[in-house]
Amino acid sequence: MSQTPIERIRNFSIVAHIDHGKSTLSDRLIQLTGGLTVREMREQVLDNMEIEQERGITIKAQTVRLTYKAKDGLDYVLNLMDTPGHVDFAYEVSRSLAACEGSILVVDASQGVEAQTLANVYQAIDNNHEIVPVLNKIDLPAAEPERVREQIEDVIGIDASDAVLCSAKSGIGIEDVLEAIVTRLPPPKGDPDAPLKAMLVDAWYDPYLGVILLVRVFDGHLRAGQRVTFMQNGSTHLVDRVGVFLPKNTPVDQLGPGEVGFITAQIKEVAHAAVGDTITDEKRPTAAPLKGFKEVQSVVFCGLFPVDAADFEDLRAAIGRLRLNDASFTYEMESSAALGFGFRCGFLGLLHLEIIQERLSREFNLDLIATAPSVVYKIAMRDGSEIDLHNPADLPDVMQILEISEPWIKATILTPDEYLGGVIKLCQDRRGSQVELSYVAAAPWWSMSCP
Ligand SMILES: Nc1nc2c(ncn2[C@@H]2O[C@H](COP(=O)(O)OP(=O)(O)OP(=O)(O)O)[C@@H](O)[C@H]2O)c(=O)[nH]1
Ligand SMILES: [Mg+2]
Repeated sequence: MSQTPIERIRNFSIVAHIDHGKSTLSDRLIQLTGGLTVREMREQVLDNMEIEQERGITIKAQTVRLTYKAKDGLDYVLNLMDTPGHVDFAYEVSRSLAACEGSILVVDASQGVEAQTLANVYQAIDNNHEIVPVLNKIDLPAAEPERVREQIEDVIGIDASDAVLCSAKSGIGIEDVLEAIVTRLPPPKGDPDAPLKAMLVDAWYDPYLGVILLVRVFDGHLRAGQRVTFMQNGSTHLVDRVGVFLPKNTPVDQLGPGEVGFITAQIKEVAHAAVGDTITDEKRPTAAPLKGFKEVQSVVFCGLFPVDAADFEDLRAAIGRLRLNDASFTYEMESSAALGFGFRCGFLGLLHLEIIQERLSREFNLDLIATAPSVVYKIAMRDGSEIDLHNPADLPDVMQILEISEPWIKATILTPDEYLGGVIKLCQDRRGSQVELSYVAAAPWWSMSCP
């Protein structure tokens, strides 16, 4: 496969609220550019995990390379990243955004702007992305593209006058989406002669190939046979395979500036593959590493213990491999008098907890006991020290405690007019306190914050 000139590469994420049709749009883009045959195609083909298909949600971001002959007669290489919409998997979105120059913002034309539309688009703006709004599901009788277009302008504040109208389900307007990607999103920048600088975006364990790393090259080239250094932990590895997903994994000679693909490098220690790390050439390293990703903060915690204490080592190996694939969950060893040895795990939310638990039992065949989900309390002691309390059993003697504090969130709630009363009541019932109430001009939306 010959190298595409950098000005004909486009790297973009597809972001949206849950169920607005990101994965279905990805299907159509793959189909129209001929990535898969009719026989290989199925609905939401990028959702390749069993749980994703059963639940109809995306959990992992997925990357594919498409080749598109645009109306200007030139061939373009498009690296598409389909992201999850549910807030519990927001870390997947943030990493994908860091590897791209542009975003396709999908908005369901029958639903309009929703919570994750806003959260994701703000993240894309923070990453200096060019954003192309796409109004999806225009085949539905309830679709109101004009109202939603106005809403995008009023609520998000980006120009939606040339938003692309499409239906990912019935295939209307897909070519317009592809043309918008080529003409409105910027190509990547990068220096082919500079030392290698690549970002480790994602990693997972493959039973045949070992640890697979998804990388985005910024400068220089990545080739099989090259010795590379992972700058964060200083380990060096020999690259033995370089390839791209079409969406089937396909070997290529090299990955150049602006390209997204995968490598394998005989990585034995899962801890060596930390997402966000910068990969460089061992002999000719780049001067400074890339910025990396923000650390995630777990908000819900629970203990996971094997039903049979003899399975503890299996659980340890399984958690290590799963953590490689999902850097947003944290774990540390814990022992309990009743349940024996296990792990205390931190998650981004209750759905995240449920999915990790299910993946451990399905993918690694483990029977687990999970303790009730809880949050971390901070305890200020009379002697001036402060303790993070993870487990009620560890509560110190109350006589020594000065103060116990629980975590609070500051939330902004956007709601249509008619639900305002109900939403305020729900917040008050859950001890929320209102900070501010404002009306977003022209659209019937209210915004309210509560700590
Ligand atoms: N009528 C209609 N339905 C659509 C269209 N696009 C997607 N859908 C349906 O909307 C549902 C959600 O589609 P997905 O593509 O899984 O949505 P998603 O944005 O990837 O969802 P998450 O990844 O879980 O955030 C599916 O039932 C699709 O068939 C469309 O253009 N028209
Ligand atoms: Mg999806």
